[in-house]
Parts: sequence; structure tokens; C-alpha cells
Amino acid sequence: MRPGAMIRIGVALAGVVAGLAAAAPAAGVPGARPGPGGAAGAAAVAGDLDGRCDPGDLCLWHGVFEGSVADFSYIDGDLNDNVFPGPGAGQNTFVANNSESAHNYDSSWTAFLCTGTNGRGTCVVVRPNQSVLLTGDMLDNVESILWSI
Ligand SMILES: [Ca+2]
Ligand SMILES: [Ca+2]
Ligand SMILES: [Ca+2]
Repeated sequence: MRPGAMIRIGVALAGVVAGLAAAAPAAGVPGARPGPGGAAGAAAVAGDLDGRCDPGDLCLWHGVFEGSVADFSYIDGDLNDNVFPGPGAGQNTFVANNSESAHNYDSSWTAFLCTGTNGRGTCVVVRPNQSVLLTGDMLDNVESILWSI
């Protein structure tokens, strides 16, 4: 099982917004969103991190819904190895601890944006087709993206 899938399942089991990292992985749990698992060097996926917000993407903006955008189709437990691909302010800067707003372009999966890697720290819930402003402790602090059905 991919590490990312384990994290993903952990979210579903925990059912809480914070403290996700301690959840134990389990095999064969339905609803684990397939994908590269956020592993370093994972193969590129069409539509993922192409600088455009497509259906199924979770988009993070460098600014408040402006400037460069980073679009994630899958779980990514560490945004420290990703840069904003979209044009505009912030392009090619690291995504980790560097975003001010987000929108979930998926129609069924809920995204969790967490202040630490691999779901650690505090997480904000971004429901399907919902936008969030990352303010307070979340401002320029998101470091991982998890999903749950
Ligand atoms: Ca995209
Ligand atoms: Ca990453
Ligand atoms: Ca952080």
C-alpha cells in the first residue's frame, strides 16, 4: 500500500479535523482515493499540477484567489517539494506555508488542508465545491493535503 493511501484511510477512520497523523492505517477500506500518494518522484498525472483548476482538483492560491495557483488532484502529504505552477505572483515559489486561499473543485471528495506534513497540526475542511480563506493560524501555513469521501 502506498504511504499516501494509508494517510487517506487514516482520515476516514479518524473522522476528526485535527490529530489525523496518529490514525492507524488499514487495508482494503473502501473510499481511499487512488493516486500517486504524494510520494517524491511520483509519476505526473494528467491534470495534476498543471496550473489550471480542473474538476477534481484542490486549488491553492498564493494570494486571495489571485496570483499563482497550485492544483492537486491527489493526496500530497508534503507540499515542501512542490512549487506553484500557475502564472502570476508567486509562480515557482514553494507551496508549503505559502497559500492564502483554496477551492475544492471535486464534486464528491472533501479535502483537508493541514498546517503540518502528513496531516499533522491543525486542519481545515474544504468540502466539495467549497472555497475557504486561509486566515489566522492557517494563513501561509498549509503543508499537506488529504482527502476523504
Ligand atoms: Ca489541473
Ligand atoms: Ca509533495
Ligand atoms: Ca505549516
